[in-house]
Amino acid sequence: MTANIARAICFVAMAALLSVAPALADCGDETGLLIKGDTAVLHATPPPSALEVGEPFALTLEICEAAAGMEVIRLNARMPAHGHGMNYEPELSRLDDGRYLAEGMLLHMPGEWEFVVDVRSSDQSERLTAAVDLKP
Ligand SMILES: [Cu+2]
Repeated sequence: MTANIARAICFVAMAALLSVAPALADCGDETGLLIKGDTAVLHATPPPSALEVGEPFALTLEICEAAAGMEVIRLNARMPAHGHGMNYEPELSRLDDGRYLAEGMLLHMPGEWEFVVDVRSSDQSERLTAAVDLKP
């Protein structure tokens, strides 16, 4: 019990320190999609408006702000209202410039999708989501 409380206090103290971490990339480009969470802010391109039903695409993710050591470990897409995801498993890789590339994405029907991004560092993790309205 005491160890848990100590761990919780330590976590809060660390979170306070990490929240002042400087921005990693300039995400002022308004053509993309901002994916915001408590521990990270990501910028995804191409923007949802450029996506088409049934057309394969690759999504590039850039970390704009993040707690120290945060990495993107998974990206996927789902339709919350329908309870399904994509029919394909995207492949995520890290580029030399620090950005991430998710290849093999395909949204197979129009409607309300959601990008789901899992980020993780050595001591915290978070699932970020962003709504994507795919026009017919
Ligand atoms: Cu659906």
